[in-house]
Amino acid sequence: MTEVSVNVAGSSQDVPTVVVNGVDGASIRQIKALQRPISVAGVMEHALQHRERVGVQDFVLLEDFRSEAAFIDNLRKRFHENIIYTYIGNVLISVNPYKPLPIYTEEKTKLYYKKAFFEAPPHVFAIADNAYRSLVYEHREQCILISGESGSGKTEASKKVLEYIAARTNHLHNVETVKDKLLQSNPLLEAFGNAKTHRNDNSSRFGKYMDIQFNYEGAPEGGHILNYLLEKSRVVSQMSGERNFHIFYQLLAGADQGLLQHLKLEGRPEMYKYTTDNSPSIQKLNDAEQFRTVLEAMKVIEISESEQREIFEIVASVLHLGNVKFVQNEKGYAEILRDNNSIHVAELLKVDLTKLREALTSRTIDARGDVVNTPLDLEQAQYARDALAKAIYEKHFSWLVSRLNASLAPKDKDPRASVMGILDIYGFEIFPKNSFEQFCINFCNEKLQQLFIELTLKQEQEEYLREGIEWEPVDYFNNIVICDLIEARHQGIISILDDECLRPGDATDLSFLEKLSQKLDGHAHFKSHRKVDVKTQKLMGRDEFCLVHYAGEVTYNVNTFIEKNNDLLFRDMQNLMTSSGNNTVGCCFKDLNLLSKKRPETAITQFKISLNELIKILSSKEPSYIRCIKPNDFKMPMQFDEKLVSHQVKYLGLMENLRVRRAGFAYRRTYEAFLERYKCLSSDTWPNYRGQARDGVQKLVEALQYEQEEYRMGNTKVFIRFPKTLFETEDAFQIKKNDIATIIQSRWRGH
Ligand code: AD9
Ligand code: MG
Repeated sequence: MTEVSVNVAGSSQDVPTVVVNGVDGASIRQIKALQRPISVAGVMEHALQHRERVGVQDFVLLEDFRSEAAFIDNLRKRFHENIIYTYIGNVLISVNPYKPLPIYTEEKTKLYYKKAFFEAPPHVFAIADNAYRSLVYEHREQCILISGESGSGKTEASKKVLEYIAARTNHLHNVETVKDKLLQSNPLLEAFGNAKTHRNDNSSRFGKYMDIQFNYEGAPEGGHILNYLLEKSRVVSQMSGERNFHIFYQLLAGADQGLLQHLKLEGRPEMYKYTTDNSPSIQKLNDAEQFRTVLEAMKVIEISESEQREIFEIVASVLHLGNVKFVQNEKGYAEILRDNNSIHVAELLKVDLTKLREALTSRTIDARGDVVNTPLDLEQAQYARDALAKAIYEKHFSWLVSRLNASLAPKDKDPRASVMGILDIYGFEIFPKNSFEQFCINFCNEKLQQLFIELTLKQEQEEYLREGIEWEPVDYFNNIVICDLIEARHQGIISILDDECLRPGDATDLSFLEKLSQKLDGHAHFKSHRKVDVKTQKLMGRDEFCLVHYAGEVTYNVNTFIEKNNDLLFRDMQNLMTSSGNNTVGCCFKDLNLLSKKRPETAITQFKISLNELIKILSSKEPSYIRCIKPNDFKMPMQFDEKLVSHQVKYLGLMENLRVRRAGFAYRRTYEAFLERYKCLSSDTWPNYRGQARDGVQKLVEALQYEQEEYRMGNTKVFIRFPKTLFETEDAFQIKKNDIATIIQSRWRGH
């Protein structure tokens, strides 16, 4: 999107127009330096009106960069002009427009090929192109980190990155199948991992990190996906108005009669306890259509027909399992109501029916060699049934990811290959009631914030050192203290929770809370339920504790922490599932080492381990950031709720981000690149400069009248402190380019 067009030289359609960037547009200083007969006043007036209307394209250009109100005002102005992207330096802020915008066309895509950030309006394509170029031409591995709250547009942004990369590499050969597979992995994973929630009709209920692997030519040759924390509780219950994972409805609406019969399914979600369907009928049409998309994706990914059948048998078995009902017998124990549901489950999962019924109604306990079979009561049996449904679905989801990975693995691994990672993961969550899941998600966000700090500051520091530029330390809040509070050995919250989970006997959520309060009392970022908050005078509930996260305070309710962290599936069920004749199910459960007496890791420890592995992967790469913002809670276009946006600006740490960005040098470019682009702005360097690029740049900045505090000359790069300086230079360049084009055109036309 052109931010504003100021037709400086004539009105021919063919003449390129001037793109006036940023706050002041072309500056008088530099237009004068061009010594062209241009109406400076006209350009300035246009630029000012433009600024009034659409704000600045980079927050570093805001005059009052410390004011959150000015920040939000800028976002709002742009949003109402359908400009959803703005930078903070090289961080992209994206506001969900909730309507299709014509900004992802082929033409727009091409606009970003080989462009530096300030050469075209802010866009997710610019982020993708920069990352791609650094990867291919400078051999630095990349990662693009996308964060934001539910419904803010993370997944859409990650898809745009992938689509851009696919388009950008179109000229390269033999990559079509790989690209197809990468693109088709999205509808497949979304069918199984996304669901309709109040916040988002297509909400990702898992975290996703995807590597795209490129060969030495820069062509995608494969991919790899890591998945995090699928919200498995959704399999067995959803909030009113929300839905289970899409695939259940898609299968019911889209499968042909033959498949439905084989799966013993009736076509209506209302028939199944796990799929309470509250959506309007239009969604049902979509479900059927989406099912065909899923089948198509499976084909592209080379999931065979027999594998597909097994996958759908698993999905159907979960639906039937949900309908298994229990009655209480005269001894007070649970018995399975004798209908067809458990028969269907046993058939579809290819397990022994009697053993299935036993596993659902009793539990074998191995007490030091004495094997005892204890019957379950009604509540325990229902719990066991739901635990089995969740385990089957979750394990199957992970299996699907590994199946995708097998298909995405490069055929011949090129030793010179490099990788670009894309992380689409849940943002910080603060709800009226926060539980174990929010605790995990917010811990993840603390770790990512820590990485952001480390990488950004480390990168800055290293570059200044390399370039021989004086390092000016920036003061910032380092959240490592919160990460330690959560994950430190012995004294951290995770460690305390695990100790409580492993403690035999009477550990409860409240005894865990008591331990927390004892051990962490006095920590600056922990607030115990025993204390009244002096600031807010708010008394926490007896089952709550509060953490002062980098993004704000969150009160957690400890109810179900122990159960969710233990995440136990009764051993009988595990045994049964490993015996399944459905290869996929067998495969899903076989990794559980049943012979091992060692307890499996708790849920939070598993998460901590995989998170730390992720951080390790990301730390080895050069990051780009996309911060997504949701403008309103109603999924509506053109509605900008300032209060809601203000919360997100806080949680995403954007003001701090901007402050740090303003403190150092905003832009840097190699002397060669800078000279090549701007050499036309001085007669000393135009048309060619024969000496060293560094000297040429020196001549150029003198001709452009840069002040001493505006720039520094490093070993290989020129550093520009204020983005405004660069924008002015860029605007002057655009005007000059326009002039040159006009001269050429008028000559050609014989004027
Ligand atoms: V969640 O954490 O997975 O619940 P996301 O991923 O942040 O969430 P998502 O990308 O799924 O949100 O976007 C939500 C919806 O907003 C999409 O389904 C689109 O309808 C809409 N959206 C998001 N980004 C864009 C966009 N750039 N253009 C148009 C958009 N619509
Ligand atoms: Mg998403």
